[in-house]
Amino acid sequence: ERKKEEIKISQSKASVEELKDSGFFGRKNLSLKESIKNKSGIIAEFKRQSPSKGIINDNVSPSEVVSAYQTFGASGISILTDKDFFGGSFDDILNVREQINIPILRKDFMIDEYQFYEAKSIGADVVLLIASCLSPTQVKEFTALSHELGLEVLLEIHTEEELKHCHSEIDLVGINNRNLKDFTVDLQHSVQLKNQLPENVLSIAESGIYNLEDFRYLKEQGFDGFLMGEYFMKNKNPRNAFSD
Ligand code: IGP
Repeated sequence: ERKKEEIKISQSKASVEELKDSGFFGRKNLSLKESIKNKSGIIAEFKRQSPSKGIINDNVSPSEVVSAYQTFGASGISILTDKDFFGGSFDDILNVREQINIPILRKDFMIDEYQFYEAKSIGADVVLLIASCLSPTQVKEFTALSHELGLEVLLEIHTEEELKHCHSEIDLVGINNRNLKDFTVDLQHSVQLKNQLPENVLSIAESGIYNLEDFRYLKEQGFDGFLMGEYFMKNKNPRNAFSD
């Protein structure tokens, strides 16, 4: 149902041709891969609410939050654009794009080609492909389209089975510690799957990183990147998470 709904909404908006002429479509993208290698590795997320936690923080503007993230050394910013479950919108990216010069991940459920054109035109640098929502063929096709548009791809997996979705063109693979079906979170989850990832792909530990100790532990386990949302959104001063 959700799929149909989204496609319908998409089609009722600007055409692909119109998107190509709009917003940040012509902008040269920033590389999250490079930024992960050169900075803290932290992808700091702007998230007002979530299905598992309800309201996390709906009292701050994306603008103030992402500036703080950049100042304190984030490699990249993740911004939810899904409205129904996460209370996000395209404006949350559009409004901050020119304020920061680190890559932005459009965090959403990508299921239709149209959304990749949208991502490009709102100023995103990276898109999320969630393995559990897509077939391996779709992952390949969406990756090719993303690269054509100059976007990098973060493939999110949660199970051993989903390792099948990995392929050589993927830029970054994230292992989600949160089970999206029952919302349980376990850091060991990413640690255990990590050694089965293809070599040379940048590995991101996602979700449930709630303190510096968790972050250091995952770093020791060899993760290149760390996707963290709730911890920052609840902590007015994200500095604490970056200082060593
Ligand atoms: C951040 P946390 O536990 O630090 O707030 O998690 C991020 O990993 C999480 O928001 C997330 C997510 C997703 C949200 C990971 N994969 C897919 C929506 C869709």
